[in-house]
Amino acid sequence: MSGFDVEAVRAQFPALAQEAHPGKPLVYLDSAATALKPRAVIDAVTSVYAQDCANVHRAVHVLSQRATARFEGARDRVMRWLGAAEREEIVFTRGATEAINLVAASWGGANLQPGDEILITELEHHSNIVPWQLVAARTGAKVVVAPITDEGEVTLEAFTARLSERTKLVAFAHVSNSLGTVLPVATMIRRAHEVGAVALVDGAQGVVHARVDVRALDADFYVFSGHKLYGPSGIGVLYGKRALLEAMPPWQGGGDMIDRVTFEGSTWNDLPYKFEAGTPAIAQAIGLGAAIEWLEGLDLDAVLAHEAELLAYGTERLSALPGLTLVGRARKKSSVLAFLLEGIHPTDAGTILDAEGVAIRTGHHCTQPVMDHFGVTGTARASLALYNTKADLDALVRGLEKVRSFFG
Ligand code: C6P
Repeated sequence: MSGFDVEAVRAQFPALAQEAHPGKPLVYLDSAATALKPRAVIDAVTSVYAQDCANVHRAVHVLSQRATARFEGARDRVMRWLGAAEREEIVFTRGATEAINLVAASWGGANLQPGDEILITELEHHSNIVPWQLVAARTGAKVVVAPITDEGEVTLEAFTARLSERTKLVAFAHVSNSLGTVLPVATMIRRAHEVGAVALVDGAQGVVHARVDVRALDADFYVFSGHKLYGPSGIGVLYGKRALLEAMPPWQGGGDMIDRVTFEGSTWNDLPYKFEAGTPAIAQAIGLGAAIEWLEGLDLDAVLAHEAELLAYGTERLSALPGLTLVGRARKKSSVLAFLLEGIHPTDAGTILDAEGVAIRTGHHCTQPVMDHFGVTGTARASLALYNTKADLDALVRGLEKVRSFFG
């Protein structure tokens, strides 16, 4: 594949060089859960603790200045990666989950009233369901759900039919983690804006497998987690349009988010710090910056073409296996191959695959409503990243043949 040397990329991921079990080289097909980390990210995190170990925004000494410069540099990289207009629009959080909870509690708490509606979809991750249920219970608003088709798609008709002047906020995934469906987010945001609703995109999977431009999308909020984007865990991002973030009350209180504190009351720091109470995840943010810098060094079009070719290959190979049903057959899909094996529990399949060195995820994938839709308690899910190869998918197929022969 031109522009993308997968072997050169693989050589930069130390975790790929290991055997999962004696004689069984690791075949990692669980990147939707968390991606492996390139050496550049590992080195960046190590160097924070080895050289620039200090708190940020708090001291004049050289270590703190270096840590602060690297931390804020990471924010600038995130801003550019998302196509945001201003660094003040990038809030560091613990992950996508915390970012959604922040918006639900702060924006939702301030703006939702009894009778208002929050529109989500049936394929959302629990992180994009439960925070809305919590704020709905607090405010008297109602959570409305746009259903999926049996292919795992959210049609514009189903979504638009549930929009009304009561809809105050819509929240949906860019890419489904359990089905791989790519949602028509730009059109969904436009339709939401037509009824005056604010739109939040859960980009936990989307930011990894698509070029994201929050301004072109006109997203009001876009959230993601660093650990799926080849960065560390414990760091994530809330992008929010400046005017919205300015108008929102703080969520958590503590150090750094204040301007002036007295016992009579306190005032708040400027954006983005108003939403970053306490010592942030410094090394993790710097590691996320390093992950983005590393990705910027690749030909993204070639990366996406490689991933698309792998998905097509995997779909073809798995579809040919007797007794295997793919769950999630959307026309626009990305990097997820979820499936059921006739008469075999997904956990049993996952356990046998693991013995062969093949790492996949089994279960409900934090999307129980999706499982309910398909009438199952869980699926097996192989998920792809840029370091995967057709050989990995061949190993999955060989492993599945073993699973089948084990169960006779
Ligand atoms: N999905 C998976 O195996 P956190 O846990 O905050 O980093 O991300 C939550 C989240 C939100 N939305 C989507 C679409 C996601 O895929 C995830 C995380 C992982 O599919 C772990 S459950």
